[in-house]
Amino acid sequence: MRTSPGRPALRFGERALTYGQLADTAGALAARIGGAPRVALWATPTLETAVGTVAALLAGVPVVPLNPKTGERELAHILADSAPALVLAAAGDELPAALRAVERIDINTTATAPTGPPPVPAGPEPEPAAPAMIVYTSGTTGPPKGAVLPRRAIAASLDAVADAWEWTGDDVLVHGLPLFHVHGLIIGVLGPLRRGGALRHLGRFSVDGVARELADGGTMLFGVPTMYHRLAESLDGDPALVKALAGARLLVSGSAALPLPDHTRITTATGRRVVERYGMTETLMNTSVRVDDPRPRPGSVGVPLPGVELRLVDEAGAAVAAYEDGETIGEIQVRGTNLFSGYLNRPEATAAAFDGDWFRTGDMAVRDADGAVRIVGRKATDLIKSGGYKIGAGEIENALLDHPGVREAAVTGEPDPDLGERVVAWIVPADADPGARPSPEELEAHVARQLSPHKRPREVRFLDALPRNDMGKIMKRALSAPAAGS
Ligand code: MCA
Ligand code: AMP
Repeated sequence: MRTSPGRPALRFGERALTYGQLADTAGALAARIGGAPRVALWATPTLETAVGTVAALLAGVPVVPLNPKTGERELAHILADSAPALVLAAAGDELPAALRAVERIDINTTATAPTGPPPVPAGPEPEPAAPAMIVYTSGTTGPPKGAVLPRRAIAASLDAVADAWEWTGDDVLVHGLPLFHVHGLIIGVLGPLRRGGALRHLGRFSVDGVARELADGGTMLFGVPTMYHRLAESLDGDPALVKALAGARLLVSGSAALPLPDHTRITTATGRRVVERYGMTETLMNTSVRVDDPRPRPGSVGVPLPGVELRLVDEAGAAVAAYEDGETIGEIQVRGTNLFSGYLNRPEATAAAFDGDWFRTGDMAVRDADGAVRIVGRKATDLIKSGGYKIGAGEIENALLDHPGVREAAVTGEPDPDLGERVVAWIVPADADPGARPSPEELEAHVARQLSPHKRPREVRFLDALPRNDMGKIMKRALSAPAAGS
């Protein structure tokens, strides 16, 4: 935070803090949590989450943001894995039973009167390599893994996107992203604060909220493709929205690919291009279309950000030497100070994620002659991107198999115009009698309760048996059309 105390920093609806107030209130909290080995943060989309995050950074205490909608099974896993000494939550928020055993500190956002210089936490300035945050992310199988993000990675990534986007303290960022992931919390909250600019958070995404805040001084918008899709769908009958988007300095999309029709609709109606950037929990931001790029680049995620090295690697494991044809597909591998330092408690998974010092992203891409990257797919079919969330098929299958009405389960992703992909569950019921099988709603609610609502299947299809090969492995590629009996 390098700005004068009176400048606006954060606004969530009616509640706002200036930089001076944020320094006071987060500083006071930092003094209370300083020395804790690790804290959890009940990461509702509120001012409290922003204050709690800043406090943990000031105190040099690693923070684990928790999705407040996380279900029982997933929350139990995250708490057992990360073992937080404290949980920070807004006063009045009711925490689930699993968190009641953890000492709680309420986050106070009502700034106290300035009491001199902001309180400095005891102890030396944390090292750049020290962990700042642990963010849980899905893999293809098993429960989510905690990506340990060092302070230097956050600083490097925020400065790199600032360079690509000409992001300054004069910018006012608008978004309605959730605050338990990299996109909303790191790029979307710490980003503006690092520049000395402001954030207006919508609480939850809505088309009206975006139009209102952009018309009222917002200069930049962040969103996942589902949000841009919903904006694009609304443009026709909403001249105020068209005007608001047209007036924004920068519209940035990320977390999944923005389909070409949505790019086109937004640019045609507003004259503004949506800039795509490509990131990952483990790597923070890797590439972006630059604002000074004179060419329109729909479908491209742009060039590597400053400080990020990027290569494509072919199936034989060799780096693609000549990509200028724009057709040679390889897996994206990256290295740089933007990278995480490993998965918490998972040295084998960490080792498997690297090829030497290059991180294997699992994303498949081609590059244009000037190095710009186009993502064409993913190595693992068992990872689903829905609404911008990464969801592992395996964790949903495990949750479904826990339901007494389920004998066998397979989960796939199918194209969806709104969500990008939707989660589809293929179920062999425990009881062949159709009257005795669980309803789709019951299975959806079961997954939402155990894991998280965004991981729930949006469709359930019943089968007599899952297609398997001679080895007994489920052939997911055969699971693509609505099946008889569904
Ligand atoms: C519905 N709901 C349920 C159930 N059904 N709750 C419990 N049980 C059920 N059976 C609730 C949901 O919780 C939600 O509540 C509401 O009903 C609507 O559900 P849903 O349809 O899932 O929500 P949506 O409105 O369609 O959400 C679309 C969205 C959302 C707003 C675009 O998907 C979203 O916020 N996506 C952002 C993902 C993101 O930030 N990804 C970043 C990670 P309620 O509305 O109250 O919640 S990727 C990343 O960080 C990397 C680094 C990167 O590159 O960015
Ligand atoms: P997560 O692990 O939730 O952080 O999701 C990271 C993944 O999101 C990446 O590995 C990509 O597959 C995907 N992703 C992020 N940004 C983009 C983008 N602009 N275009 C396509 N895919 C993206």
